[in-house]
Formats: sequence, structure tokens, C-alpha cells
Amino acid sequence: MAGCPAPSRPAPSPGSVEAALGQVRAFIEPHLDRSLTLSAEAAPRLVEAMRYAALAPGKRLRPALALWAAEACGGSWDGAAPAAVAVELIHAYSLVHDDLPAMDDDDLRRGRPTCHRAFDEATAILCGDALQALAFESLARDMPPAVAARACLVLARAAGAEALVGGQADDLAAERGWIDGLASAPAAEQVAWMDRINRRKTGALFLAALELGGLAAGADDSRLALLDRFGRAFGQAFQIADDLLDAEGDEAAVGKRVGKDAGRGKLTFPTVEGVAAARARAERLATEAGAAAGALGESAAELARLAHWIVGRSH
Ligand code: GRG
Repeated sequence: MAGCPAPSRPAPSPGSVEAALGQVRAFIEPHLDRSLTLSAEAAPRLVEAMRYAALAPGKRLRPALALWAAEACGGSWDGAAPAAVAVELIHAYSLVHDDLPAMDDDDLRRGRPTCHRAFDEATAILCGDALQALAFESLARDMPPAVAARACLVLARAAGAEALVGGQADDLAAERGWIDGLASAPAAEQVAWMDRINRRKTGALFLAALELGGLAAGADDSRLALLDRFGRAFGQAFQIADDLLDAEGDEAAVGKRVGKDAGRGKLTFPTVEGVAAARARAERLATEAGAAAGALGESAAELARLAHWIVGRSH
């Protein structure tokens, strides 16, 4: 486990998005910790791996979206906590599986050795499996009974073959040359392909976080539709910013290996249309997300600020 750089981040200024995310972390991490406190029936090495992966220092963007969406719809953080925990557990599982040798084969995540490096491959696979099941346990047990089934449906769809897992499968297919003609397709076709991948692989879980936060707050259809509009633009802006970090970011700050996409000939906005055009696209999308948050009113101010922060971040 030695030899990996620790993330070095400046202290956030009061009132900044970093500080607001710090408040989210301070609120949600004890909830996450409790959800990962399992009985003696759970295998100790498995639980250790689950805690290692899920409690590692992440930004907790998906919990922030769930909590701030609830707030934007007149709800409380306490009411949205099970949703925030569930989306973060799904996210943590997806990172563990994404890092496996059969997928991205990464050795660094959140500034630490990846789960299969710190433990072993079989434990990392089981860890992802168990985190996924635990996410649904959080919703089914802790959401109000009137919305728990719908919440499970929302998360199941976002995590399944038509969204997260399907997007990951198509992303791998493109990277491994299994999609005929994609590498030599016109840029507009490549952009459409990337949008379709990103919408499922990255965007769907953000949308689920927002919708679950809204459901926890008892939001009506018109507010859920605005959260959806916000989330679609936010998800695309986030992914382009993530690709820009891979192209230009600092490994110690990002907490994972960078420069991998170009090396593997991966289709991303910076590799297809260049860094400047990708940055301009991300900024346009952040503005679009900000407008949707604006339509939700003052209670969605944190969502609007996050959309702009997401494209300028260094980690
Ligand atoms: C293996 C089912 C399965 C899915 C994998 C999450 C994912 C899909 C792949 C991870 C690789 C990647 C770069 C995905 C797109 C963006 C993403 C999810 C980045 C990480 O999210 P952050 O920045 O991470 O919110 P932290 O660590 O802060 O939580």
C-alpha cells in the first residue's frame, strides 16, 4: 500500500462550495459509517474492504445532490439521508469494480491504493457486490414506507443494464474496438456516442441522487422535472470536467492516475474536440444547469453553485 501520493488540498474558504461540501461530508459520513457497521455474520475481511472503499475520502457529490435536492424541495437533510447513503454506496461499488484488472486496471483511487490492491481481487469483487446490496437495504429500511418502493425502483434503474452498467459495458466495448467504425466515425457521431455513454455511466446516478432527494422531500412532478433538467446538464458538465482532469489535472490533487485516456486512444471530449472546445462545452452546460436550478428558486442555490464549481475544480 506504500508509494501512492496523498491528496493535497487547500483549506476551503468559508462560504465556498468546498466548505458547503465539507458540511455535507460532516453530515453524511457518520450515516455511511453506521450503514457499514455490520453484524458478526458478515465476513470481517469483506467488511474491512467495504469500509475501506466507501469511507475513503471522496467528494460525496452524490450525497450532496440528494441533500441539496431535498432542500430545494422543502425537505430536510435527515429525511434524505437514506437516499444520500444509498447513492454513495452504489458509487463506491462502481469505483471498486471499475478499478479491477478486468476493467480499468487502476492502482490509485481517492489518493489510496485501489481496493483490489489493498486487499485482493476476489475480495474487491465481493466488496462491490455487497455495497450494491447494502444500498438497497438503506432505501428499503430507512425511507418512509410510502416512497421506499419507488426509491428502490429509481436506484435499480440507474444502477442497471440500461444505465450505469450498460454505459460501462458500451464504454469498454468502444475502448476494446468492439464497435465497428467508431474510431474512424465523423466527430459528430463520436460526440453522440460519448453523450450516450456519459448519460448512462455517469449521469444516471446523479439523476437518481436528485430524484431520490426530491422524493424524500415529497416533491411534486414539476419540481422533479426541474431537478431532472438540472441533473442532465450537470451530469454532462461533470463528465467533461472529469475528462479534462484526466487530460490536464495533477495526480496528487485528483487522487487517481491521470493522462490515461489519450494514452489508450479513448474517446472523450478533450481527445475528440480538443481541450479548449471541451472546456467551453462544459461551461455552457454548467450555465444550463444553473438556469434549471434558478427555476427551482433560492432554496436550490447550492445546486446552482455546485454546477459552476464542478467545471473549474482541481479534483
Ligand atoms: C463498474 C458497474 C461499473 C461502473 C463503473 C463509476 C464508473 C462506472 C466508472 C469510474 C470511472 C470514471 C472516470 C467514471 C466517470 C466519472 C466518475 C464516476 C468519476 C468519479 O466520481 P467522483 O469524482 O469521485 O465523484 P469521488 O472519489 O470524489 O467520489
